[in-house]
Amino acid sequence: MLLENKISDKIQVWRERVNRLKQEYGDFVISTVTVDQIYSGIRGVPIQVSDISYVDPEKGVRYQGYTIEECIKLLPNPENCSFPYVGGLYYLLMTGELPTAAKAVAIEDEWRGRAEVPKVVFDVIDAFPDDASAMAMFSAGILAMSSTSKFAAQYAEGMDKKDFWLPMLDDSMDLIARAPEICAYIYNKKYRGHQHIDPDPNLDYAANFAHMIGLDEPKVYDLIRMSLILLADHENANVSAHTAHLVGSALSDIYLACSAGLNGLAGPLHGLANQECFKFIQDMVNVFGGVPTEEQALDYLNSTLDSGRVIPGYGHAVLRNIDPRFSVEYKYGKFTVTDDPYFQTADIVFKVAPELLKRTGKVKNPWPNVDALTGVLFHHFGLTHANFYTVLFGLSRLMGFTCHIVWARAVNKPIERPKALTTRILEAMVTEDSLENLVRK
Ligand code: CMX
Repeated sequence: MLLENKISDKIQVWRERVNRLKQEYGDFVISTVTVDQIYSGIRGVPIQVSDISYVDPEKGVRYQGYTIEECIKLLPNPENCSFPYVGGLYYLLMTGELPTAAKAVAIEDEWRGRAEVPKVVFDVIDAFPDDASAMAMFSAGILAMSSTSKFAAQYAEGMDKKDFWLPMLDDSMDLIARAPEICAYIYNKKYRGHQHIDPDPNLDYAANFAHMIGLDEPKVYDLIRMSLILLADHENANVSAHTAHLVGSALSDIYLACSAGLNGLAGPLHGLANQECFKFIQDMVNVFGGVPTEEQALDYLNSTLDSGRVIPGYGHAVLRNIDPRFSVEYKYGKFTVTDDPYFQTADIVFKVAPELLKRTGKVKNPWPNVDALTGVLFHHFGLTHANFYTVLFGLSRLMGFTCHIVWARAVNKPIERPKALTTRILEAMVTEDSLENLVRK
């Protein structure tokens, strides 16, 4: 397998780099932790090393060092398409090297050969009522494949831990290959009256997904390519990627780990935000009976803030500038969907929201994030069911989860186990009093 050979070539160098850091600089202090950080979701505390991606507060995510703009420019595209092959991105994420078009196609060919979804997955999804959460179905569908894990089988037989990454990679390729049909099955069950569509082996990975949900148009193919590229990874410390990594660190197989990651993604403060953003824009259009003026939009945003709610699609825990993924979507929208009232409304919000958020004096990043436009674009091109948007996010993010996990096994990362303290211990620490002197509560 192409990826196996490439990773094999690189693994020794990475193991040596990691071991050297551990052996020669193991005591080097890179950060201290404050009481405030412990109580604030360990915000900003470095807890992970992974080279798959890194979020630069100003420039946004870099995949293996390449900015989003560079990825879109440098990764090979299918003929006459605006966005790259997803297989090419996976090659970059896994190996750190830009692929040729032939290599990008080879990855997608490999996925095509592994795409058959075990029947148990459909049985599990069918056990859910049609109106159940699409993310719950997605997570359960992925979980149902755990019994097919090659890693779990080989581990049970006994294997050298330095080889764990090999069946982990094998499982990852199976999972990524099968995921589009699983997502399409959920979409068709929920929104197309159970009318399922067979995959088309002549289409690339992204286009085949659009085909399987009945949106067989080149424009939608490109939209899906764009979304899969933009959302594939965002560092390994966000809720979903970190969860997947954490579960994987217990040597749970890739299906158990990725299902857990998807459950984190389903939260409204994380992946669910993309559907909330679209609903927010949709509500504005409904309230004003069309595209609001800047003054109307400002009033609406003010009343949102006054009622203690956030403006969805704005702000970020790490970014301190316009999210470059938003910029890609904005440019694409300006080029393709300018007459759409939802896009026009999102554009007006973009004109007024940053200044308003700056004036609150507390929002650290008043700029739009990727979620501000994803749903608007999906909706324009026929994906009108906002409750499905997080599934599309998850379909993309599985690439990041699996790459982090394969490399965690490749460099022999151990089980993750940070430390939890009690309030009483903290009180003793800050007052320099002994634990015994503090009243037991
Ligand atoms: N609208 C209104 N208030 C906002 C805000 C927004 N878009 N973004 C931040 N704030 C507020 C926070 O609620 C917080 O208020 P309190 O002090 O009263 O609690 C204050 O500004 C400071 O927050 P922050 O440090 O700037 O932001 P956080 O790191 O705590 O939170 C995020 C980041 C994304 C959860 C927050 O900006 C938010 O809720 N945004 C809207 C929802 C959204 O777009 N989520 C998608 C995130 C994309 C991603 O995760 O990739």
